Amino acid sequence: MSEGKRILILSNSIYTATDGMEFIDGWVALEGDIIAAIGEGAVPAAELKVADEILDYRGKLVTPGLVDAHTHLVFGGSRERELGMKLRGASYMEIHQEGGIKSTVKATREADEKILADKAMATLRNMLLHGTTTAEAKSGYGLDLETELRVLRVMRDLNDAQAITLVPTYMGAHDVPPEFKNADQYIDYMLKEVMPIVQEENLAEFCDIFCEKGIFELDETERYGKAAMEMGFKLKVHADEIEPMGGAGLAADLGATSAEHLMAISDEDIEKLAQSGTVAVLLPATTFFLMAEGFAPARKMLEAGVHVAIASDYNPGSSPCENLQMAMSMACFQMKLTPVEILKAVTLEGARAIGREEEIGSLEVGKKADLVIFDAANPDYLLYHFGVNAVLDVIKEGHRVVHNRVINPAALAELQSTRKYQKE
Ligand code: IZC
Ligand code: ZN
Repeated sequence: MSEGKRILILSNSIYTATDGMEFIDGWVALEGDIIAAIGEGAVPAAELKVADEILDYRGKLVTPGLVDAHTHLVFGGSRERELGMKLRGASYMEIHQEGGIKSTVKATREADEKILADKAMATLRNMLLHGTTTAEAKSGYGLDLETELRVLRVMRDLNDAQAITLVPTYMGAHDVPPEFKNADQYIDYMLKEVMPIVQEENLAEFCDIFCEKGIFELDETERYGKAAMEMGFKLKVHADEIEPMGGAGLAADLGATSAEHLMAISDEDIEKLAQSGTVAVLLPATTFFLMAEGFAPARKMLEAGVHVAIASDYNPGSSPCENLQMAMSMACFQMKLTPVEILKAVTLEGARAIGREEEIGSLEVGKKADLVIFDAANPDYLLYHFGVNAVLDVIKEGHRVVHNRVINPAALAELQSTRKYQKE
């Protein structure tokens, strides 16, 4: 049960992400870490009476906390040396042959827990300042048992050490490491040697696989995905990022929670996603950074009835940017999604993509008190005034951890002690 301070939030521009009352001019009451009540118009006298604190955000846009449903949070090193190659026209797969993921695997294997944690901690700080309150986080730069476990344990510890809730994904199937003859042999190793330990230590909720020509083929993805789900993992698939392979259709057939990237998805597979309810996680900042031809057909997917989420894809190779607002800008100006469609894609649909739609992603009674306050009067202004961080305040589980654009250490400490108390 939620106990604790009752905070009343006022705004004439509240985006709730719920059907029927998508936007309200009204108020939200938080109690402890939960949304206790929400309403339109003037605040009832009874609400005013029980409020311990009133936060007046009239003139500002209030939304659910942002959910970044696709990040490769923990890794060693960086890949800026690939930039010159990219500018001379080298493709992602050409760079992959010489370095790419392999170079990050090398750097990650060489980094100890503290180096990895400190680096990810700095990233998470940036994410929080830009409005992210929950993030999915993939492993996949260790590939061997020891490093994958190190990365996943770093994620587990980070979950307690800072404000953003992390939802961990094991992505050993990011590349075939040089120690193995072929993908099949490596898949056997993951299934037999790595994933039972990941499961035993409860280190990941999802598994993900990079289904791409030259990485994991369609039949390999199918075998791995089926086996992972049989073990009890939920499934995500990196699909149709570069070559149209039918990875999205396979994800739908397997009952995956999400299919991600989808720049080269076919019309047939769009229909399959709509039928299965598999969430399309689109990553426009990646398309931008890869200087690739086409953005994922977001409008077509929405029209077909697909659930569309937008995420950052934060990673060292194809989207070294943890600011989700950057991906939101790309979704607007390159995919031509409306500001309201974008807000839904980074809140409720982001939550759905990580299986958390019952807990977070919208402002509804009983959901977590995760909110963002933007220095914008409405969604149109938010997307129109691009290129700057529009986040003023972030409320995480009822604690105002970002206030006036800076992190509030006292509120962070309070959040941590409340969480600790709830665990005991
Ligand atoms: O490190 O290149 N696409 N995985 C699949 C990536 C990009 C990350 C990387
Ligand atoms: Zn990715």
